[in-house]
Amino acid sequence: MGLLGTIMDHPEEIYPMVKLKMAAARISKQIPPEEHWAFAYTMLQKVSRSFALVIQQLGPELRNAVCVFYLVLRALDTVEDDTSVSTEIKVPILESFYRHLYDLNWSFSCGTKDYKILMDKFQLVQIAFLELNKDYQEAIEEITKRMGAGMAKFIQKEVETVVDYDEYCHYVAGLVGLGLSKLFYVARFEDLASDSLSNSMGLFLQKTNIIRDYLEDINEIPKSRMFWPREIWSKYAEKLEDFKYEENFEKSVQCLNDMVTNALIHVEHCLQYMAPLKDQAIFRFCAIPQVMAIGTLALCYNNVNVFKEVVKMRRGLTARVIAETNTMKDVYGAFYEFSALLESKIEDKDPNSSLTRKRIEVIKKACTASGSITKRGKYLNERRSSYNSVLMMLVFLLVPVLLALLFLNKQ
Ligand code: IN0
Repeated sequence: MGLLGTIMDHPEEIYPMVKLKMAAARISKQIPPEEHWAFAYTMLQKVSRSFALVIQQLGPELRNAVCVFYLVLRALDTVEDDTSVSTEIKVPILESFYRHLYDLNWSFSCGTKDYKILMDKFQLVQIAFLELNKDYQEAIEEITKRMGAGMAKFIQKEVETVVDYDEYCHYVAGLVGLGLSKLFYVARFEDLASDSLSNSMGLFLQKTNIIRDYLEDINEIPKSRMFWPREIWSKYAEKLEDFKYEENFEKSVQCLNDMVTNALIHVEHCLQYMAPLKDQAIFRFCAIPQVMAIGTLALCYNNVNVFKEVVKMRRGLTARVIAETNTMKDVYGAFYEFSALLESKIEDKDPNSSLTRKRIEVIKKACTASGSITKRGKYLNERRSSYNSVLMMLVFLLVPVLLALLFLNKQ
């Protein structure tokens, strides 16, 4: 949707979008002077955009550790993802990657675009890594070791069962949760969270990505890489590719809804992980991706477009989530609301409708039991015409002022 479309349909998203743009512009000017840190933060901004902004809001020591952790994981991911590298070459690299973190003479060129630059200049990430406090280094090394071994295992093995699916997601995302919990603890900001809750935080994000990215992954060149477990998809099709053809769309959507229902299992753990967080910046760093994930699942549920195009939350809604996720009350409110949206899309004829309803009920209960939801209907208000026209008037008055501010900020 273009700017004018947003102004007309979602005027409430204008201010958060301008605020986000201004914050991004401010942060892109705050690149550190040392070459390796400059590279690390520039790379972070290139590969993760809005998420980079949330990382930058962490305190300086933890921010450096998370930035390096993020780039090391991205590099490992680049090796795993590069379908043009043969298995025989890839497996030993994944398994020994953690050792290369200390070896400034090591390099391996792969990936494309920004990821190729990350790999070609990985030495700069290593220099940054070696500057971190030993406790951070050990946490990053341990997770890199376990993740590399897990990725190597799944290069040679398909995701067949739901148990495999959870195991694969544990390696590529659950372990990120374990690593982050350790970094928060080492930084003395948080108590050490349990492995099980930390794992669920990663699984919920990763399963949402896997669901949303069906089309991108199936169309991957030279070879598609799929993570939807056979145990689920084989109930609806002979081959996983069949879902992208129009004549199969009814079954495709049933399978999609099954996958979404599976992902919802993790929500309770995620809420339990976030509730005791004490540090405001860490809280936002954890909560924003989680709210984005439940929003994305609500958007994808029962949505045939997942098989035709990339389904993503509007930029404006993303900007609102970033601006308005500050407390646990906001998180409960958002989870309640996006769950209710998903619930409104359940059709009785869907084979998993009763299980999906049950899981949504559990989530809504967990949110209301907190006793702190007051402002429901924040994200998904039906259009209220009088409210909107007042807002529109304000927007038309404010937009030139905000644009001028943005322009001045760029100078
Ligand atoms: C992440 C996670 C992440 C953040 C906070 C707490 C976490 C706890 C457990 C596991 C992961 C946690 O968040 C990012 C979010 C992100 O990168 N968003 C993208 C949007 C997108 O669509 O990809 C953005 O550009 O803003 C995430 O997805 N992953 C990630 C990777 C490293 C770290 Cl340190 C933290 C990737 C993944 C695979 C889900 C773990």
